Amino acid sequence: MAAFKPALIVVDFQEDFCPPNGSLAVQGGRDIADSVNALLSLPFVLKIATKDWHPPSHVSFAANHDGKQPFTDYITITNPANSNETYETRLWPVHCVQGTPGAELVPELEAGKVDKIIEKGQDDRVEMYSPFYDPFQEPRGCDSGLAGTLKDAGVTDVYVVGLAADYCVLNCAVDAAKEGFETFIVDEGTRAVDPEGWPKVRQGLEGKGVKVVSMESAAVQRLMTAF
Ligand code: VGL
Ligand code: ZN
Repeated sequence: MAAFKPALIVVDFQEDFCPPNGSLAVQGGRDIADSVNALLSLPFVLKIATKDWHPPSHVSFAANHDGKQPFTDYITITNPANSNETYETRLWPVHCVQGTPGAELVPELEAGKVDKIIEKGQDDRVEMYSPFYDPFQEPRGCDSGLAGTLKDAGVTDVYVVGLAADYCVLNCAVDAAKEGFETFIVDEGTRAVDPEGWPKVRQGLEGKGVKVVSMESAAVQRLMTAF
């Protein structure tokens, strides 16, 4: 039988992404806790949590751009190492500033079961939704080392949960699939910034090698039996 070595990645389950006080609260964000903790009790070979971890000067904060509004306005981001590589990115309220209460993992998360925490988004010039690397290609910018960590542990399958489904969870899962891992997003363990848009985004993921599954799916039930 082919090896099955699953890893769990809990993306950005932080106060600023959760009601009631988060500056970028995702509807129902805190409600994922039971599913996330249920997964954390399963025999993954590696359990990783990520934190969005921005300096106050971060480029994604609307407040750092004159006259720009969070959620509705976009700006152009440039690869710090190549002025020809640019893309449009959405602006956000100030969130997950390093060392602030909003950047804390939520207390509901059973963080004692997590093996390793990865902090991302620390370069104030670059938006980094994926905990693997920033989106630039020529040349590639920041690599967190996550792909290497998973490969060194012999991981075959990656299960992704956390916040937000349509931003960091999505980008994490797409990069995991690109790195060659069998990749799943567990639906009950995530919530979207734009819930109306999620069904369509979710469909698009299938074409990128990411399966969105439920806690009852064979892909999750498989984790409850010895392997
Ligand atoms: C995220 C927006 C800005 C996320 C992070 O964790 O999905 N979204 N920064
Ligand atoms: Zn962020």
